Amino acid sequence: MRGTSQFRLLLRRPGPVVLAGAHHGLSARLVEEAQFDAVWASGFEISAAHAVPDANILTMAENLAVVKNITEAVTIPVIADGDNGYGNAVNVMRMVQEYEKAGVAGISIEDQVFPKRCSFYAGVKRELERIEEFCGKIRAAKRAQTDPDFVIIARTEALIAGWGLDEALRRARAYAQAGADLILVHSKSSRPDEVMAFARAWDGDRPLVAVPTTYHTASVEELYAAGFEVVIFANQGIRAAIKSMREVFGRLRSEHRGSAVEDRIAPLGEVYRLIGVEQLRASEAEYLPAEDRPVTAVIVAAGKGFEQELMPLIADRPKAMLDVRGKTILERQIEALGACGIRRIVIVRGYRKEKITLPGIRYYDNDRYEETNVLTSFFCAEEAFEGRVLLLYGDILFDTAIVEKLLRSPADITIVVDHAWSENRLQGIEHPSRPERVKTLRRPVSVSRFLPSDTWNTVVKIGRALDPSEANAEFIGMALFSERGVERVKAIYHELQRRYSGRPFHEAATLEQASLSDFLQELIDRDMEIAALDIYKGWMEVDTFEDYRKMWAEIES
Ligand code: SPV
Ligand code: MG
Repeated sequence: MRGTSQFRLLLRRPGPVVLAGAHHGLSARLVEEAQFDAVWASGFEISAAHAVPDANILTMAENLAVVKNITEAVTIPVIADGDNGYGNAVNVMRMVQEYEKAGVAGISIEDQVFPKRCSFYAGVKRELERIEEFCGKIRAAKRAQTDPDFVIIARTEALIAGWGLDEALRRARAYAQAGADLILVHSKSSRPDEVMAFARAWDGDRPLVAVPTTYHTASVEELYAAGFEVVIFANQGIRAAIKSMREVFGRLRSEHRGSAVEDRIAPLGEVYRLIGVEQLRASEAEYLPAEDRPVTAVIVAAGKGFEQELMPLIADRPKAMLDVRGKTILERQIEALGACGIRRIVIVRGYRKEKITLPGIRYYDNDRYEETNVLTSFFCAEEAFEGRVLLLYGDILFDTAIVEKLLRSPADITIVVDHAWSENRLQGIEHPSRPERVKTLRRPVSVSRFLPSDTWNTVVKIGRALDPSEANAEFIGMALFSERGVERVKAIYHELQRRYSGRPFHEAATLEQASLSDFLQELIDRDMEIAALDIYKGWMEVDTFEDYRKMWAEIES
């Protein structure tokens, strides 16, 4: 429903209509969150937020830009403070047209001459417009509006200017006669007596509006009982912000540490929620091409692997820190990921974790690496999963073309599988590390050497114990999860933890000891589609001394 009609409904409903002031989209959103009926786009607040007096210093265009920001930020009606209409009746017409287009439900105009002065400033020149002139403005405003539900609030400053109750009443009657929809009678008295007296004497049929800024002891209920149907808490919001910011800045200045104010400020997540970061993420996920979506690479480097095979090479360091011609495997991985545009990197450490200290990396530790396996290690980094997640075993080197192709996968879960495995098997060669064997839906017609194929395959079965006559490829230790894929696997993993912790899970003795292939098989059993990126060679792993020797030889060539 349009804001104008919403506001009319509020006026018809029994009980007071209560507004709070805002000076930008965020404060307006807080007004809505606090369940006020409508927002008051306050001239006082907007001027203060620009660090200038509330005295017609800001132009209409400047105020309008803020008002637009406010109407766009909220779903409740917005009533704008139109000051004195920026000039005469002609200026008022233009103002009403512009503000109506900006989506406000109504506007207030006051009978101070241009330039106005905030009602509370003492010792400044304050003049009221002649009644006839101001009535002309009201008629012009009513004429300019296009939406019949749009409201014009006529505000008299007669009490503020010290012209007395009778003058205030005389003006209010004339303004109602000219077509104003509501009458705002302002007062700077510290007690509500003045406005209460006005309400008692009010004999018009137009609803009254009160702004209890200085007579702040009056409650909404008291004002309503006295005859004010609309109550505006006009500027408490920005005054709260000033006090709070001043306190926080003061503490930061003296304590020199952000933590000193942490309990006095909104957590970052709270800011994100208020400004719609979740919506931004959802829109990106829906509309940006998959390959542009951010990626977190999670390198799992916690286990010892085939310890005996690599001793004594890994006596003092994890496999990932083995040197291959002047750079460790991890450094080479990070370099390759960087070449593919992936800079958010997380490493899960375990065995000899103190040896992995590369800068610019987020670390998670699986201190139970002796009793657990890759699946547990992967989820140790769960809180760092952001955007898409690329899982990578810490002991492989790979051609960057594989990652580049993988990042273009449209699937929620994609794993990279090497078909050179079946060729090797026919020659009786299978790696001693018991690879995670894969059966894919199709045997790729042709996979060119070292380059990933152009199509996506589907994983039908996976497991180290998968019958070799059934399998046709091996999982290389690289997988990509889309944002949706990440959410789903996280939920499934948590459910599995409740059901299988300490208990047999697929080929593993316990869930904690599960390989990634056990988890992937579980997903397949749940009818989730696992896409396969078919490759033919183009990668290396180190599980044995012979692997390591080959890696040196390959890197040199
Ligand atoms: C405003 O909020 O700009 C007002 C109300 O005009 S008051 O500040 O109380 O005068
Ligand atoms: Mg104002």
